[in-house]
Amino acid sequence: MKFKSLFRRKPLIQHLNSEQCLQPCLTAFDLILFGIGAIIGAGVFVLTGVVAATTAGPAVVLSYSLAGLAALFAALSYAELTASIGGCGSAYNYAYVGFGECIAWLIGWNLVFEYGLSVATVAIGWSGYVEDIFLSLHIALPKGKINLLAIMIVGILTFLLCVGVKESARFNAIVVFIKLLTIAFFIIIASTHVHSANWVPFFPFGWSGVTSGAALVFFAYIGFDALSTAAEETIHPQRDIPLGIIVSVIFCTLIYIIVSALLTGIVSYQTLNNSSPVASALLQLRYPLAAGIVGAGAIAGLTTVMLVMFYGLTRIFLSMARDGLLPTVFSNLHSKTRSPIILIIFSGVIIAFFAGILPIHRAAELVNIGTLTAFTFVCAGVIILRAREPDMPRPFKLPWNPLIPSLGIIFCLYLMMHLPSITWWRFLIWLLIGIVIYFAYGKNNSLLQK
Ligand code: ALA
Repeated sequence: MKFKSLFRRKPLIQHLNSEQCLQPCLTAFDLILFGIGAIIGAGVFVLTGVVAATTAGPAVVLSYSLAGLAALFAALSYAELTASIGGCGSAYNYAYVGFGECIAWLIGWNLVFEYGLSVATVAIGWSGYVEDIFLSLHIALPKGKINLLAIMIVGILTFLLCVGVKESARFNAIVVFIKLLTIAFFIIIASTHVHSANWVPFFPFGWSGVTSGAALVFFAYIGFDALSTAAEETIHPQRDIPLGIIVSVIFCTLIYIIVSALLTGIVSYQTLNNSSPVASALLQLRYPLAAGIVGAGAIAGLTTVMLVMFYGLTRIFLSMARDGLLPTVFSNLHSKTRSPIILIIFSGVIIAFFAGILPIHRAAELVNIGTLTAFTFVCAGVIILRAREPDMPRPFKLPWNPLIPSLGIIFCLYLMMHLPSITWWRFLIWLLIGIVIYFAYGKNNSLLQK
């Protein structure tokens, strides 16, 4: 009986009282912008160059295609589960309904880690870009052991999220627009300067370089999953969330393929291993003003990634607190803004701490392994729930079940296998800590227990 309680499942339909409810205010358009806001960031602006120079060469465009397929299969699975189960807990919530409490806790724990670290990672990258811009204006910002700029941006985002989600969505829309203009600007300039000689050799590191590159650039796709955490705040979630997820993933895949092909076509891939490869390639072409504009656009781009990932983190955290797996004080909403501000400030402080002290590359690999694990469970969840709950209403049904979710699982596991072993060890330690907390707190305080 005791063992069985580890796998107790949440009912499909949960009733929240009005005090607990978030306010539905987001439209399909907000969601597509949220998706693009979360997806296009440090991945395409930084990792494309690093992966081209060190791992894949011009074939980085194939790494993007491979990682894009994994993302698309997972996105379709997310779309089905979000439309039918909903809630603000994303994969955590689906696992609670499909697999049971213990696995749901581990997935939630893992998502909190992934989202929190990705905000910290992008904050560190953001501070690097800001420093570079100041340097180009001949202003050297004081450097210390603690990354004060990264802490500052986390503080600003914490404030924005406390103010409320509609305001955050407005801010996001403006910045996404700037980010897209920046990319369009790069595409227009770069497309007139391609030298096909730069694409030779196309596979300087062989096929294994392409797959290792895919495991890294997968980071560029992370973020669409954060859309599923907005289900409760969306006016027509069953129609708009699948739409938002699928449109934003396909759109970003196309952008990534175009940008990576152009970037390796305008300069030699060997020159791209730096912290702002897109801007530095334009500098090589002797377009300093364009490079400055792209640098500024990248800063804007990174800001929305952090905002949406931070938003997602607080929603999953909220869902876990509501279920009693974390202290319920975190689920209190502010009477006016209806935002969970205790939880937002608590998370902001922890993220700022890590953003202040961590080196960027350590965090990024961990984000990938955590995300790929969650995606694998989401794909498996589709197959299991189709069997366990055949009559559950599914406003969006992915085609060719179980082929598509199975392909999702295979692609995600394949990419995980190409991450370094040190990343696996760190990840396992994090999961172990999660298991200890579950048995010490969550299991006994779970609403299902009561
Ligand atoms: N996909 C996001 C980025 O590339 C996390 O920054």
